[in-house]
Amino acid sequence: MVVKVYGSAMAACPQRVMVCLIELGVNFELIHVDLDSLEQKKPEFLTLQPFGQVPVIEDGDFRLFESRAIIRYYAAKYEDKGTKLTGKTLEEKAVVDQWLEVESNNFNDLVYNMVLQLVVFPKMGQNSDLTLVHKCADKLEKVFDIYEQRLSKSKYLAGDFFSLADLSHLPSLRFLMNEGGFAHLVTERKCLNDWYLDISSRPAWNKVLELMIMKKSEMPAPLFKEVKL
Ligand SMILES: N[C@@H](CCC(=O)N[C@@H](CS)C(=O)NCC(=O)O)C(=O)O
Repeated sequence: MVVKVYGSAMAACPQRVMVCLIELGVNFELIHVDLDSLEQKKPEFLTLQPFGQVPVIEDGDFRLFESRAIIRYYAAKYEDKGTKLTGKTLEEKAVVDQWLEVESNNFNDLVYNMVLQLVVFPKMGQNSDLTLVHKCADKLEKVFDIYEQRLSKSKYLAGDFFSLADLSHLPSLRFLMNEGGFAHLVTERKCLNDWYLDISSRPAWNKVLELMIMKKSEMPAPLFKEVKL
């Protein structure tokens, strides 16, 4: 059974799910949802995701939305397949969860606001609030100081193993490093930068990056399917 991922290869939250599935060696097909034409707000899509956002997965009769709930589900379901993305003991698993919460609440919220101002609003013809962008960057400096401290003591966020907590950062880190003009926030901090270079060079993430730059028509079947909703 091939897992269906509804989303866009360009969007961060579906990328989080895809990199996780690739790490685990789970086959999936990406069902393209066109965010630019607001396909995610159509009544047909709202039956899959009532908040009108991507990603959603369909696995047989089972359906799930919220990217972090999805990656937690698959990492637990395929604990013995592909990369082990959760810890071995209850305590290790709890530390993975702790850093996954930090990613969502302390890190991603800030980057999300920057993406809105720098990418989404200009696309919609709206003005960007650059003061807000710089406020977020200042707050991110403080968050990254804490990451630097943590990563000076352990190779990865949850310990000496790559986990969901690291993986979940990749989409927003990509924005900061490549598009946002904020790469210095990472490169100025040695341990943070080493960690970023390590996790972003993993083959699974590079496959996601390949999908991102591929034209829709070049995407290999059955990985990619465009379904009009
Ligand atoms: N907490 C949700 C956030 C989902 C989300 O913000 N998705 C974005 C793409 S990364 C989206 O659908 N944006 C279009 C919209 O909000 O209309 C998750 O992690 O799945």
